[in-house]
Amino acid sequence: MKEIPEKYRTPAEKPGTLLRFEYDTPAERKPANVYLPHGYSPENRYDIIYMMHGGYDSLDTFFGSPDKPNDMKNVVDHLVGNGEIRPVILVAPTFYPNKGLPENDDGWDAVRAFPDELVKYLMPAVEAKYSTYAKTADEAGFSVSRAHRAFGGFSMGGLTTWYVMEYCLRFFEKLIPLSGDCWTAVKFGGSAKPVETAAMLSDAIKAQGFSAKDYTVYVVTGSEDIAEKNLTPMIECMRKHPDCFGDNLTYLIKDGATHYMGFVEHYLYNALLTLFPAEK
Ligand code: FER
Repeated sequence: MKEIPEKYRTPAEKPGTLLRFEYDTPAERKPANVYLPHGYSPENRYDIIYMMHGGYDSLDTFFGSPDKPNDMKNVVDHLVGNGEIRPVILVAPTFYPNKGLPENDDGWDAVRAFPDELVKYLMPAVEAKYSTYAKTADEAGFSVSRAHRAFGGFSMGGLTTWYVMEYCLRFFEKLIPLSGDCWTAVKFGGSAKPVETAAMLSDAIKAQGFSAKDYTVYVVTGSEDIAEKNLTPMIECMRKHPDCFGDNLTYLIKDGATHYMGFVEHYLYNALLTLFPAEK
């Protein structure tokens, strides 16, 4: 993996815009942060990447808030500005309801429910408003344009990403689970039930009509990250399903990195360079 150039953390000459977006679910009106690249024009079409935060974090964690964008937002500005990656639209939503969750709730249920909210309410709203490759902001439009859409996240957002893979691969060609394992078999299933977890993922992919050639999975964690011991056995078992996980699966472990957003910036920087290189 490449290190982020220090300069990329500082404001760019041609910055993109981070704005607060709102969409309606049957329960409530919810916020999401949306990043539009510098020079965004509705005349063009853009790849779109949804990035979900981890437990106890918020929609402001990945790229900052519109009032206070963070280093990662600057990094994306530089990547786009230097022509290293395609101009992309980024969406940072939240799986939390507006009033939050009770203190003893680990968020698992909210995470599991999110793909439904994503597909039924967030994507139709955001992709109707901003110009993506979806010519219509509905299931037909999202399917045809899946090559231009990614979902990723950190920790509980990584967990969200595995659910997106199981429930709505037809809309997403690229998945970026960072420091989070899959809990479809059981909580911390990557270490507790890796064989079963890998089989359930493969079955879900095949049931949706897909195989390894149809999607890319870019998984990263750190050697000192609490998720590493869950991810490594799970990925090893996933490799035993080459019809679903072959060259399309990348698994990287950053030496010395812990379960911390500072490292996640580094993972996302590399994921963007790998998955969204500028078209030559
Ligand atoms: C994991 C390790 C830790 C994981 C989630 C966590 C989804 C969550 C930690 C927290 O919220 O504090 O493998 O996978």
